[in-house]
Amino acid sequence: MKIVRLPAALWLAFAGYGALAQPEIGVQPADTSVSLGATAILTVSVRVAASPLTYQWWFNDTALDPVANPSAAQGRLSLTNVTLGNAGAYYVVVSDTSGSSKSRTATLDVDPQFTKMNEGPVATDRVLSWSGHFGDYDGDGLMDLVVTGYHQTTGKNTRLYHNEGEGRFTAVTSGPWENLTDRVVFGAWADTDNDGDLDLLLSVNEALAPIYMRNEGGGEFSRLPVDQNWFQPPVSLAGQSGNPAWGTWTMTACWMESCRGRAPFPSETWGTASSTC
Ligand SMILES: [Ca+2]
Ligand SMILES: [Ca+2]
Repeated sequence: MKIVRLPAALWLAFAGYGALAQPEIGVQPADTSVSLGATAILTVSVRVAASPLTYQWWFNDTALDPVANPSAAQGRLSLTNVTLGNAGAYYVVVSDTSGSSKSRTATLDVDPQFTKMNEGPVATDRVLSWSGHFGDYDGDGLMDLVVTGYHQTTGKNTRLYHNEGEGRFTAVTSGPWENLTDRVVFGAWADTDNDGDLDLLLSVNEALAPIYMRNEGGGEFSRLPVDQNWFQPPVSLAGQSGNPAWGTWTMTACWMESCRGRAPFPSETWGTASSTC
């Protein structure tokens, strides 16, 4: 067998071609599951490439049109307001001056059980939210929603939303819900005064006392302070409060907070309260 010795320069040329034969994909597109109406994101990253680099995403072996969706020619494919027709197999072909590489095929699953709300104040208010809590505060059989949060400059703070049915909500802006700028982080619904409607406790970040929203009926709330009268013996309310929860303790309604244990309601407000809670 005759061995052909290639010139060193030719070996180097082959070696260089091998290193840049095609773009090398670093992170492959991942399988993804979203609800109807949501936005699905598929991404790919390239570790080694000879610029310029181009992308072409494919769906069920058909090239996606970058004119209709510019992200089809980018490393991050974005599919908005997805339908069941978007479910399927996706891959991307990455090309540079040395060649092309095809990514792994990722599966996009579209879950029809839920539809993401893209309209109405719950979707568009963009509260800088910490938590959300459902509760039917007006007893109409539809779960209403409070979204807690705060933002120091934008005013995108805690909002209460009334459920109008058929997936529609309206923001409650009357009474204490108007311009609620407190740094609310969590909340808990409960009928704390046993009058048949849900009241609400809101915990507040930083050295501020929690807020008690008493349900007055007819969709109206009164904001009352949670002060030392709630505790026997009185304790300081300074410090951050965490995730509150309501409960019943030996015939006495109590509220519990992760930072401070439990405490009875003030007897002058809550007839069944006692100091044994
Ligand atoms: Ca309701
Ligand atoms: Ca009540």
